Amino acid sequence: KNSNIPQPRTIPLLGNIPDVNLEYPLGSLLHLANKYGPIYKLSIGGTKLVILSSYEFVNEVCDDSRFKKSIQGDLEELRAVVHDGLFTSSGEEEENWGIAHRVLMSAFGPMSIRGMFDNMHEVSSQLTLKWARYGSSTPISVGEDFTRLTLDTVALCSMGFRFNSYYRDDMHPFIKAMYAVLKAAGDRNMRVLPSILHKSADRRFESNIAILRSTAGQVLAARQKAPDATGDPKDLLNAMINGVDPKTGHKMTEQSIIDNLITFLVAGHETTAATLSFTMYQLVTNPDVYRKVQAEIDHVVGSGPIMIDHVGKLKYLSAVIRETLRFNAPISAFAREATKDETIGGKYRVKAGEQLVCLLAKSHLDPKVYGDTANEFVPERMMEDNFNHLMKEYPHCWSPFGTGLRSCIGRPFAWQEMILSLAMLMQNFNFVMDNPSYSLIVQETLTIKPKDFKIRAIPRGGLM
Ligand code: MNH
Repeated sequence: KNSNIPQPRTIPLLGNIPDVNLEYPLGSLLHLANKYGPIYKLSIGGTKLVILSSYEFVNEVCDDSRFKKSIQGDLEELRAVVHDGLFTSSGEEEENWGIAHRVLMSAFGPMSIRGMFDNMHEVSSQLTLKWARYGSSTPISVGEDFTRLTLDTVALCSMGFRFNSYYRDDMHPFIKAMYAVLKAAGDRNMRVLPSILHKSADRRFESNIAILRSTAGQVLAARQKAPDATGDPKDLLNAMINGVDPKTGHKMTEQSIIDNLITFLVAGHETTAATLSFTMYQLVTNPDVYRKVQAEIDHVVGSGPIMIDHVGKLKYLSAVIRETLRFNAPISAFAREATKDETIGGKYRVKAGEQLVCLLAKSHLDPKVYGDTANEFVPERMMEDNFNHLMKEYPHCWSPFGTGLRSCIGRPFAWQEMILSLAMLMQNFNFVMDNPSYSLIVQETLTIKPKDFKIRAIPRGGLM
């Protein structure tokens, strides 16, 4: 009654590494899913991975009573940078995860996020002004300018820090170090040779980590020294400095605050920038959807300034972002593991701790859930009522923010930021593709993004 999980042929030492394109692992995982089916196994650098890509398998391993988040692989490498910070923690067995989770839940809650509206609005205005100055004949690199938006927003809202990315062409040294560290963590995970042969890469890794931690440490120290210098903002940093965990009575340690400050910058910017970029891509390639979004914004916001109460009323725009996240989840896979030896799908044995990869890029297109139109961009299915209905009938069928206890704590933050910035942009500009024959190329780092995607912004006149 037990079945073997299919696996492509392995090569001594390398296992299945030759089956994976290191520039675009997602492409390989999708290709193998089409060849080997909704469950298959890979051996990469001594670890075994089970790749799940149907709705049913993904739903099963989302069950928090039998499975939990796995941090093997890239996340484990990132623990050299941010230790047991929220994203990279192994979970409840690490006390710092629980303390930080409980201290931060209300700081990431709806009331607190509302309080960040003005700061988010300010950064969105910087972007709008930049594109207005460009005028309609300048091609705009969507990914780059959305990255400036999300990075500046998360730094300003979480710790009152200004990268001022719109006022420089190069990257802030902190950001350079951050990208280098992310890249290095991925590379380290794919190593087949002993670490003695990677000495200089490892030294660079260490020095970039030092840049990240000392910068975050300085922001923390400055706030501790002069808590009121910035008018006692209700930001995440203050919540972490002052918050007391109701369960243990502990406060967060300085080390844990620094871990999480860096975590917010990393987790909070690329994901959000990627979602905005894919949404813009869907908008300019689906004219009917575009017109409906613009009509909704004109109706709800009109020509005056966009305000906090508009955000919840832009229901169609929300549906468009949900559908974009179904199609192009920027975290295209997340990993789970069984807490004890398990059987999945009624017949496939998996060992406790073995990594189970939920491949959203495939499971989000499962016709069992989404029917004949699974491969079409249909925001209507994501309107609030339809969406709630779908999630009730097929739990976890849409999981771009992960699942359960370890799902994204920044979701309301990202949502408000994305609605606000897209509404402001659509209110002020008509967007067209710079090169109408562009076809989507996906670039993969820890997240996926549209590569070389450019638009032009034609001012609608008189607004903003
Ligand atoms: Mn976010 C966890 C996706 C925006 C901070 N986030 C996750 C996970 C996914 C995810 C998926 C779970 C990963 C896993 O299971 O291994 N996050 C997103 C997406 C967006 C996003 C698609 C934007 C769109 N995330 C943000 C923002 C912040 C943030 C913005 C912070 C300001 N995310 C986190 C943190 C975690 C997380 C922190 C880890 C939570 C935990 O495990 O306790």
